[in-house]
Amino acid sequence: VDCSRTPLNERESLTESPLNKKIISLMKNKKSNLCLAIDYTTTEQVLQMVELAGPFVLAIKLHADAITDFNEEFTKKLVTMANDINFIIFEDRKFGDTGNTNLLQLSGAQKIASWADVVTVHAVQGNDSIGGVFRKLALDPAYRLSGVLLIAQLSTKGSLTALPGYTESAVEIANNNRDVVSGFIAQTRVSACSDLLNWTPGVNLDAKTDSAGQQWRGVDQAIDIQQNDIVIVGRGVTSSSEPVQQLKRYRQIAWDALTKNDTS
Ligand code: 5BU
Repeated sequence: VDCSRTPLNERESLTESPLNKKIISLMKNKKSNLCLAIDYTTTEQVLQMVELAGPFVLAIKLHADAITDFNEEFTKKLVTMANDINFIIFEDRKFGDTGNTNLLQLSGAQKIASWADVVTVHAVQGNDSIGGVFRKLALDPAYRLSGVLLIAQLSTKGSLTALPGYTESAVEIANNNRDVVSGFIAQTRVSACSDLLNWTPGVNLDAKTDSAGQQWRGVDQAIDIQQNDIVIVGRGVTSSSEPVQQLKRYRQIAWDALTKNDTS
């Protein structure tokens, strides 16, 4: 399969997914294919970083269950900021259970489906636990949730997603559920389909590993060589003493890498 990318303008008109149309249009308007992973543990720290980062990023990725004082006031503020500054709210919940349990968790204590635009879902649970439940909420306008990202590859050392056939099976699940699967979390582009976006974590310009299994590589490797669309950067920005400087740096390098061959 030729997994090289189609230029953004073409992809915007090709995709039938309202979520991906929104994502691509945001990317173009903000000249950003940067998603910031804010893994802070208090709502105050997270909101402060959202305010700083909002103008530079396409999306803000959270782990709601890592925030010790998580509450509804927080998600209200987050949604207001997302609507004002224009970014996608991405909850990296990594759902991976029976469809029924996924559904309970989506609308459970954290009410994820009501504030997140997109959530991560493990392919390991199989097609039937993914399609029905996520589609039910993502296509219901009563919920903010509009799509899912299927985890086709993890960035961690020794991940079992590297076992033969895993990634291909994840791509097959995505192909069967195009109306609800917006794209993938992967290391290297996994599908040539231009309407499926490839988001990639494991990006850091100044470090290679955190000695807890994470594997980082640079933006050129992630975008230019591995043909991903969107880079997810966490500690490269959030552990820096000058986060705004880092946001500008990552955004520029990632955008240049994505658009350098776009002629349309
Ligand atoms: P980091 O600080 O750049 O390592 O942050 C990366 C973020 O992406 C962090 O929130 C992880 O939970 C998330 N992540 C990842 O690193 N690797 C993966 O394969 C997946 C998610 Br899926």
